[in-house]
Amino acid sequence: MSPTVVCSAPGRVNLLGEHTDYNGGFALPIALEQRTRVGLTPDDSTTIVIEADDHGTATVSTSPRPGDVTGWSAYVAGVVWALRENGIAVPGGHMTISSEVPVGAGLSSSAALECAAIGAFTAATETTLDKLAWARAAQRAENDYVGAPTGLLDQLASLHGLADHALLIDFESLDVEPVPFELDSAGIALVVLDSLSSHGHAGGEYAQRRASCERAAAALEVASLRAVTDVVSLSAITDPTDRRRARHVVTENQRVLDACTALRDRDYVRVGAKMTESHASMRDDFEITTSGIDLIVDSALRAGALGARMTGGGFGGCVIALVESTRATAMVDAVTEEVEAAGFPRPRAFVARAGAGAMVHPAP
Ligand code: GAF
Repeated sequence: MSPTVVCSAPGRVNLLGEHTDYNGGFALPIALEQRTRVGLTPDDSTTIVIEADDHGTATVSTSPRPGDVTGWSAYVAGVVWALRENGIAVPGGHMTISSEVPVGAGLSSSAALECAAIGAFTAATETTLDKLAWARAAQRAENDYVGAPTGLLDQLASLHGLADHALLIDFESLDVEPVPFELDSAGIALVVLDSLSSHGHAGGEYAQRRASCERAAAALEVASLRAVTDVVSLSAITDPTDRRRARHVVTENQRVLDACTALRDRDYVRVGAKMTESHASMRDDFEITTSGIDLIVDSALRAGALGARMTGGGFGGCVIALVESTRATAMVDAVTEEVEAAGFPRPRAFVARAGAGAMVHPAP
């Protein structure tokens, strides 16, 4: 029997730059320390039998077609399909999946699975993909197989992750630049507050936001909203909703760049301010937050956070709050009390640190 190959890939939180990726803009994610691990023992069959710790078992073909598979195993089938489209035929075999990345929380559990599965398949077939081709294959699985019209943010964050660094991603050049992000020594914590209201991108809202941005770019006669840097020129967009969507993207790009400068200056008060401004923009202009998420943000700020915002695609998921480490526990307690009193689920909280990107592990 062929040896087992193992690849792991992390989830992410996005510090700033939401819905900017498919607009050719900027984002600033960190890869999380929490990872998804995929083991693959290849054989000569034409099926992959998958055992996933959190989901049970499933079997997918080594030559799946879009529409064949739905549910969680569609991410594996999508990867198999995308690799075949790239000229990489994967073997059958036995696959194990275990994950520390919460599912449906907006922390990119799907990108972590896609990236880890691709790493395992390429290791098993002794093929190599550079990180951009790897990310694109994962995105293709998600866009064209699973049917979620997402950008490249999650996959690039999962592949380029670096301990103690955030990643400034330019979605025009696709350059990824590490930015120092070591908060412990500065007495600062990045707290993730999972609202436990799950989100999904295959639903219509994400696609509607994307279409709105495309209409706005067309109205301005630019290839993407990245080309726009001043909000005054947005007045040429006649549809008021599309204009507000575009205003979010244009101002969010600038907030990412401002936050990078502030991070390099170790100015966490300013980083926090940019996060809170980003949340207001997602709430008022992009309209992707929920009342439960807004309450967590407001409550965290009332409890002394330097800044707080929803992270990820929206309509649920997680809030991130930047807070002095000594105040973190009291902040979580205050948020929990306020959120529960309002009838929302008790958020699940943890401190996030920037971790390493996807890697193939030595044979067990
Ligand atoms: C989701 C998508 F998958 C990303 O591509 C990105 O658009 C994000 O939402 C919003 O910034 O995570």
